[in-house]
Amino acid sequence: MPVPPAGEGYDVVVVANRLPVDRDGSHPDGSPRWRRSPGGLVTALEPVMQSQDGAWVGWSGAPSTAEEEVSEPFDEGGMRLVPVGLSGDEITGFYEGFSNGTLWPLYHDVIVAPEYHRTWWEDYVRVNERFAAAAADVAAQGAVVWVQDYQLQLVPAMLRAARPDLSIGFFNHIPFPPYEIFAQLPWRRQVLEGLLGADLVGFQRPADAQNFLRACRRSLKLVPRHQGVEVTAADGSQRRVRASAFPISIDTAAMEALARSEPVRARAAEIREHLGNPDTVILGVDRLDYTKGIGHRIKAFAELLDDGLLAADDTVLLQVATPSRERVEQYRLLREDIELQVGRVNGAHGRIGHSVVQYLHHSYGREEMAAMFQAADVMLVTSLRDGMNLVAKEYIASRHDERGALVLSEFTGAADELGQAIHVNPHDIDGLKAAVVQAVVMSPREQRRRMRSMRRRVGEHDVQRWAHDFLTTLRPDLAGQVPGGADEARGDDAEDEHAGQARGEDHR
Ligand code: GDG
Repeated sequence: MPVPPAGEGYDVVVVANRLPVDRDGSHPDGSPRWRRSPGGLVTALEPVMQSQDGAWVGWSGAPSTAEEEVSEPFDEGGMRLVPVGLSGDEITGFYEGFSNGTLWPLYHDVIVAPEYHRTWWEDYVRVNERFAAAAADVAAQGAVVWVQDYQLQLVPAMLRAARPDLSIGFFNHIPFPPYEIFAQLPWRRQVLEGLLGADLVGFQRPADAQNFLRACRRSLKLVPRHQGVEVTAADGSQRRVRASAFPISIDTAAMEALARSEPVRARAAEIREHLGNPDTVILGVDRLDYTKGIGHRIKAFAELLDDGLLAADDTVLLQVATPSRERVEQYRLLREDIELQVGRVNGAHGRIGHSVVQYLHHSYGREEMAAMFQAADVMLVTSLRDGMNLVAKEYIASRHDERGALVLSEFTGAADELGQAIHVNPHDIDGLKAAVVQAVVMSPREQRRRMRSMRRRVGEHDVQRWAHDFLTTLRPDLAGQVPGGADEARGDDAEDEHAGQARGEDHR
């Protein structure tokens, strides 16, 4: 792959499964129309890319057919967007298959059984090659390329082979499993070798980084030392790959500003009114995914109503379950289970004009989400396994009134940081019930005490700081060019904290 001439190409390139936009039909002249799309990764990286002159390589979300060419690169929101095409068969094999039917369950504690299909793996390799080639094409000489997430684990090594001049980072948004589970993967060596093409491999929690380094030792006989390993290239040259935790966060200031805005406050009051002004509004917001523990949550809620510990007339569980991966069988089955459960609880405890569970299988705008956060007395995050969980942080950021209580699964990355949440093991239904009751009866004074501490954490550790920490660890010469350093108006504790992170300590 030829290196572009000096002055050409982009200095910061993000490579992610999805572009931060969706195809939304065409303009009258036939050119494609794009709409911004919500989602964890987009929410996290948009502010960073907007402040950089960057390029973003990703899939548009729609199948490309032989007749319809893949769209040309275009500029949007201050960055260059470079679409990568996937055929219908590749969506089935690479995306729904290997990414979401093999890796997703394998990396989330095998909550459902992963499927291993050689044809899916072949699609995964082919599509990773396409992403790597697209990134190699747009990256300037010596550029920083930041590859995102489990769908693209082979890209770092492919990119390094094509463009050894690049600085390559990889960030895994989901957990990295213990070796005993990872070892099931028939292609475990290839995946590790793919990741080791990066200079820096980032994870949500120190435990994920340790799992990765342990897998390198067990599977590739590499010896981890000081949060990294030395790898030897075919030509005998040595290179160091670092692995450490960079817990992702949210655009805290933007979330708080939205929550403070008059229309959002008014809407929050309106939501409570529409719910019948109950004493207690309990909220859940998740993609409809089996990792999120939605069923565990509804079971605990239903039992609390059965036991008379929550009053059906005065309590509402508002559950937003955003549609997700609807063509994957496990997700169809999950939806049926959850909807059956909701129907049962409402059948047993509802009355005319009042449902105890308000279940919403829709996607909402950011304003509406902020209003729901403010309308909720209790936020329930009961994931069985979750890399971070941004919803928990969004709830905290939107509670400028210092009210509300957060029930948070100990199996989220967020639990490492939010020590003042009520921590739960969602498998322990009695424990979960006790936590919900504790949250419902919590005094305003206690809510304020806990909120203040959690709000400080989320205020100081926002997504800008996450990106800054990752990029400047990858390339120290970028300090000063990437916004979000802790020295910029947020106090000067970043150096110490990050040193702690690199040593594998957690941040409670
Ligand atoms: C993965 C990891 C990790 C959801 N519904 C709507 C909507 N959302 C937004 C939320 C939040 C984001 O999507 C979801 O992020 P989470 O972190 O909660 O979960 P995943 O989607 O599973 O994300 C996770 C994350 O990557 C980032 O690294 O934290 O562990 O699994 O921001 O608010 N946003 C809008 N309408 C919706 O209906 N506008």
